Amino acid sequence: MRRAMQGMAVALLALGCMQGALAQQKIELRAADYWDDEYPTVRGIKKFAELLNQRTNGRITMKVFSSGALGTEKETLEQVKVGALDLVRVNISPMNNICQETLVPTLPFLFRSIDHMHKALDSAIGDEILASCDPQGYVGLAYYDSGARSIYTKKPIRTIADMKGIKLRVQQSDLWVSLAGAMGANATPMPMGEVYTAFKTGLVDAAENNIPSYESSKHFEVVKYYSQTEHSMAPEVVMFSKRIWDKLSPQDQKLIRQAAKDSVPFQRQYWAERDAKSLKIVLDGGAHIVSDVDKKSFQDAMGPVYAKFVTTPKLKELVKRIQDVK
Ligand code: GTR
Repeated sequence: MRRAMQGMAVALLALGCMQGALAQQKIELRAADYWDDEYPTVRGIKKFAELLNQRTNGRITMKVFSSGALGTEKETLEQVKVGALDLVRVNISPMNNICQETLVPTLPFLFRSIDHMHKALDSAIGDEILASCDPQGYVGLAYYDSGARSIYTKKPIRTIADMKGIKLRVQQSDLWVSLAGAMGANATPMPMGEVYTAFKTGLVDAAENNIPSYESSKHFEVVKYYSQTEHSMAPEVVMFSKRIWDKLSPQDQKLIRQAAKDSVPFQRQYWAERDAKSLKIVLDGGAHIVSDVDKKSFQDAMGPVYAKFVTTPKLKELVKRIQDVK
């Protein structure tokens, strides 16, 4: 008996050493983002990398491939799924067709304010939505700020009637196609990188985004009216490859999750700074911000979008819980 116990102790010790070795393994992560190094999402990811590096004394490092170097958001998400890439920062919209729950924070006029959005997504609701992507091969680590999205085109948009027949570029998500339809526009889904040329060739008349994107993409140089419809606050998300995640030790998973979460307040700060800076750039560049928008006319038309996408008890419950967040 005593012998057997000793044997077991030796075996456990050996296992412990192996796990220790595993935990000490050097890890080089690769991350992708559509935007350039100065953009707040990339700065957020770089902060995440820095925290991880510091906390592991350089054992876990992260190389950030910015400026869409590894492809469009859809393409990089596919790489993450198969484990060819460790993680990606994307808008939540390209996740919509992958895991249903991500439809919820994309919904039009769901969040009453940025503050409401933060409160809802920082709570268990936000974690639940991210966790729903696990079975699809994605471990959601954090939400990053993306402000509110508004329509921009060659003329001011003051009421929903002004959207009639407009060719509106949307993100590649069925929800967005339906949302554009509910506005009376014709939806043209395409990746962000193609929109500038699409404006030039007349393939689209309008797009919708936040001010930093309107500025960074240089769209403000070709379409001058940015009308504050603020129809969606679809946030940015950081998604890690489940295939790779499952091979990490629980300690490393914890470290990575925590560093991602701790990069959030920094990213919010970068966002606020860039929002103000971008606004100045677009105004100096001759863009007009149209603030007298009849938002209610847009809001009132969104019933069919909710009816089409908020179909399961789970989705209905999430919407209700978010609405109830004070
Ligand atoms: C931006 C977002 C990008 C991309 C883009 C788009 O706000 O930061 O990741 O999703 O919108 O409209 O495609």
